[in-house]
Amino acid sequence: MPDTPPMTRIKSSALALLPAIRSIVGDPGLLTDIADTAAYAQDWRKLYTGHTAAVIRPANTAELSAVVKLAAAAGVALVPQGGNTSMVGGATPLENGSELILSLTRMNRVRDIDPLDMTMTIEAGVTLKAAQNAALEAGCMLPLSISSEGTAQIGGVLATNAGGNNTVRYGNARDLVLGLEVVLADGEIWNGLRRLRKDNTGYCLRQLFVGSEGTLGVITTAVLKLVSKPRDIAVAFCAVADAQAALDLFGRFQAHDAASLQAFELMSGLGIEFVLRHIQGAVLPVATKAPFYALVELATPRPDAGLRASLEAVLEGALEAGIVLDAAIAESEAQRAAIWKLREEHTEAQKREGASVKNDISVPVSKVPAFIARATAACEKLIPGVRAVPFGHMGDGNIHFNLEQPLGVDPDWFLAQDHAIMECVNNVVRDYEGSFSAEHGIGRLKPYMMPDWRGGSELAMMQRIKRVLDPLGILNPGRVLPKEHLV
Ligand code: 2HG
Ligand code: ZN
Repeated sequence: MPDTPPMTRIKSSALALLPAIRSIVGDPGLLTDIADTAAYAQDWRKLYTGHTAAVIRPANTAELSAVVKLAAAAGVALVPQGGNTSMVGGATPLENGSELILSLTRMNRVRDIDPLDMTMTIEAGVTLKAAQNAALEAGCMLPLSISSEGTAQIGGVLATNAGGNNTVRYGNARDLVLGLEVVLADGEIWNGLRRLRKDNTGYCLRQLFVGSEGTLGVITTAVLKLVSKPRDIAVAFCAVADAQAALDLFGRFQAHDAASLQAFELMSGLGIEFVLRHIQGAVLPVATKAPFYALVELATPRPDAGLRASLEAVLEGALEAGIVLDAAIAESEAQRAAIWKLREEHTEAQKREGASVKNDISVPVSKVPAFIARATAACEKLIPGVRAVPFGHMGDGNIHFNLEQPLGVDPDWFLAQDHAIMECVNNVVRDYEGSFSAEHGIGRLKPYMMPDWRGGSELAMMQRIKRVLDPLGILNPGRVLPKEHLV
């Protein structure tokens, strides 16, 4: 039997709202043609294909507020969306067409950069890459870097508390937020755009919205902390025998000069093999093929810091001690970019290799090697032939423990094993007192895990907060908190 045509599945309450919404946002602010909305209604991993009557694209906070007021009055759910790069379907509407997408894309102004206060005031729809570039032009740096930064937008990055490559030095997105403007679930605008470094005035409300994945309010503008622009950067790509050797190398860099360590990333031999196979222009910078590789980046604002010498000194010691098998140091900005490309193209290369199940986990940094060994063995026992591709942010303990389908099996069969695979990995994570959700969030993929991991008083507090801030449950319902826990 053919599928029901999507438009007949669109809920009438959402449809009925569109004329009033159009009168607020105008024609450029409303997409209703399925040819225009389809891309917004599917996540990039294609885990979820939703339907929606419209994508609403307000031009400013006042328009957005008016739209939310209408939706609240009609009880129509809204799905806030930035660059649509969620790993967990957090910005994809339901299949039944009952939800409208609220896209922040048109709110894309960098309002202010202050190199003395070291702050940037920026609207939610600016891409992370554009924000980084604007900061650099002003002689500063926005020290948040993620693989999807060319597409991911500030609003989504904050709503999910993105982490990425520089967490080891600067923390996660929430550590960079000084102020926020948020449209609440009743449409009221909260202007908390302060740029203060000290401000002990009751509860820290802005941090409630950071990481809430659009379930408590819609972030429209933010004041972010900047740091001094690096004037000396040194990057190396190192071949190592195992994850323990990578950890030992990390320890040496920490002991040598923790303040200059800006990134310490781990990759497996298989992950690099996929990148070399599927990504045009990718080249292995060392002569030695190894079971694991580490990328280390040192950076400092001091132009005469001698980081290159520092990098060489630590690597020489590690080579002599047999910790590092081979290493290449970038001699130019182009070489630095080529080394980072090997790391950043991991996601795309895995996608081209076949179906994969992602586990965005964290454990204490010291436990990363033991975790990888045990989780690999457990998954290989569960699904013979499965290919573990652990990689990621070793310096902060966040490993993307992704499993690539065994060669020759049906990809759909493999994807259908996702719950069993995630449980298998999470059992090991639990043994090391880690987290099943390090930086990608909960979205639509993981709410069912919440009672198990955050049950009791912790989940109860989250439910109460949700009820207070979104009593009608119109903001991204069913994401983060499991449905049965919503009132
Ligand atoms: C990264 O670190 C991203 O590159 C994506 O968080 C990780 O594909 C993934 O699982
Ligand atoms: Zn990551």
